[in-house]
Amino acid sequence: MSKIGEWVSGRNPGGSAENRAEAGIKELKEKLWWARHVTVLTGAGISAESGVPTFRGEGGLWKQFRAVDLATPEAFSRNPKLVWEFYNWRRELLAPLSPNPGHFALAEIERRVPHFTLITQNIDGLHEKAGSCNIIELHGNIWKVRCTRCQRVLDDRRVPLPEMPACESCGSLLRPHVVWFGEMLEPQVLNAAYEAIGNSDLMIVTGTSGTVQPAASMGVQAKRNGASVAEINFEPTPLSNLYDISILGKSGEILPQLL
Ligand code: BV8
Ligand code: ZN
Repeated sequence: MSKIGEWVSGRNPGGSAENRAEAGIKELKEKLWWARHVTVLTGAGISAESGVPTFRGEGGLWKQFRAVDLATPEAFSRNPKLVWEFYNWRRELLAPLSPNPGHFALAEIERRVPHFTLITQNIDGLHEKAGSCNIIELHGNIWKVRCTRCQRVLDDRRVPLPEMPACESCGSLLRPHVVWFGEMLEPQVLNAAYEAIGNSDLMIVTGTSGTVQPAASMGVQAKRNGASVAEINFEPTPLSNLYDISILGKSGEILPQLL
């Protein structure tokens, strides 16, 4: 049987999709009960049920705006006004949105396990809004701006921001405090993520297509360090076969069942 075929059959031929998900949830609940340090990696999928467009899904940011072309330092130096229009559009879209049951379930799990680290690729700030505390924002935060000259980072929730926003202290152009494609992640952020992964006995990867590096390799890293890894995703990903548990479904429906 092909790898995918094996995966689709969920390694228990004949099981229905619901049974497979149920079995996965049961197994993950068991592991969660005994886990000492849980690390969770989230992507755009966990915010989809809050109304945030994902990158690859229908009407996704990738297609509508070719996000990968706009979310780059080159695009910003070539046409900062256009890139700011892109981010202002996203800020206006995000401002009224709220966390969904998936975000809240992760905040509750954090309160119940001995050690918990939430690593997110998302820049929407919804995990913090849902009450999560120990959050590592790999790719920054759309509600923060950074001066292109004096590097000051400020929280700025104005929607929309003035056109070509300027730094109050040095007058230079501000940029979104996010990591663009082709930019390095902040070393201390990356180190904190790898340290959490190194200390974890259970990792949950949810709502991510596993395409963007270095986030996409973190589940594999956890496996290599001897942790159990569970994936909760709407569709299979190239890494699903590597993980101990793969649960197909919506994070907003599955995560609350772990409580
Ligand atoms: C780096 C912030 C070193 C900005 C983001 C060639 C040239 C240059 C670079 C590269 C290259 N090849 C590879 C690279 C490296 C590059 C990369 O990985 N590119 C990709 C496109 C191949 N990475 C980088 O550049 C990183 N830096 O590597 O530095 C370096 C330096 C120079 C050159 C090489 C290396 C920096 C990457 C960070 C980019 N910034 N965000 C902004 O958002 O505006 S990335 C952005 O896209 C997100 O943050 C996220 O990380 C990614 C989108 O992925 P997902 O979150 O997974 O979302 P997606 O839509 O793809 O999937 C959603 C999933 O959820 C789906 O599977 C879906 O089924 C599922 N889902 C949907 N609904 C639900 C659900 N699941 C559960 N429940 C639901 N309800
Ligand atoms: Zn400045």
